[in-house]
Amino acid sequence: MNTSKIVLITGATSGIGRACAMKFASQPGYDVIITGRKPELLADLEAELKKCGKGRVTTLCFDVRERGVAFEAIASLPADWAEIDVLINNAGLALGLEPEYDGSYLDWDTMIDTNIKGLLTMTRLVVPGMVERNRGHVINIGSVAGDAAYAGGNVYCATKAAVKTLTDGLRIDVAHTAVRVTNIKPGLVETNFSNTRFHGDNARADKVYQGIEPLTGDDIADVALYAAQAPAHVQIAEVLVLATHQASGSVIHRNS
Ligand code: NDP
Ligand code: 8X3
Repeated sequence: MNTSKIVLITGATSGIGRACAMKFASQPGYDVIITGRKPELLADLEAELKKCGKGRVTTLCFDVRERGVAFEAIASLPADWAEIDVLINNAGLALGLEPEYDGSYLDWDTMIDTNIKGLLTMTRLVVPGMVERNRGHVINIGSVAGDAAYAGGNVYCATKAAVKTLTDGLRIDVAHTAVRVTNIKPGLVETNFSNTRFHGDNARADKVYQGIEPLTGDDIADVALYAAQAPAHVQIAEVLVLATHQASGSVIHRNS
């Protein structure tokens, strides 16, 4: 009988999600479902995890904004993959840094549809099974951006504030079960995040991480693993992880 825990990670094709996939797969006792919307990157990561990981690996290709496709993807899991123990709601993005009165409607919709509605869809699809089995763990990737707005952060910050509220709400709603719910709130993590935010302006993205040693995806994956491996009676509810020399979303001391 397979006693490994099944971990499903959204947005596993890059950054924090990829690091979580590598981290959990490198530990004994975890089978990993990597999900994303880029089939080639999923296939590359699957091959890598199969080479150096300890447990089983499988992939699901879907966009978290497409509710019907997400439903079909989860419903397609064979019985020996269907009982998800750990859901890492990581897929998300920031788009733009314009003042709120000058932002792009399209960017707003994409952030809200991904960071809030996508996370909710995955929660709605996976958590009923956890409640029924009376076991499971939801790890949402929030952000320091959800604690307070910063200049130009407006809608992105609001989506991450929503992640905090939805995480807290879920924790209340499953409190009668052994399901645990965690919000990890990273500060500056050097990933593809800023390249996406600035619509491919990589020089501008690089500046975000200048003069400070940023966090890495692996640093955040360490926290996710810690939360998942905590004893069953310990619920890591919320963790704010900042780079040293970062004090908040808007206070960053740079050495140049
Ligand atoms: P990356 O851009 O490196 O990774 C984001 C991942 O999310 C990619 O795999 C991306 O896939 C996926 N994704 C985006 N939209 C969708 C979608 N609609 N459906 C499925 N997958 C999607 O950035 P990070 O790793 O930094 O970001 C991961 C999470 O961490 C996000 O929620 C972000 O808000 C949060 N975060 C990041 C911080 C940072 O400083 N980097 C700090 C705090 C929080 P694709 O390539 O297909 O777009
Ligand atoms: C990502 C961190 O401060 O760039 O959520 O918004 S920040």
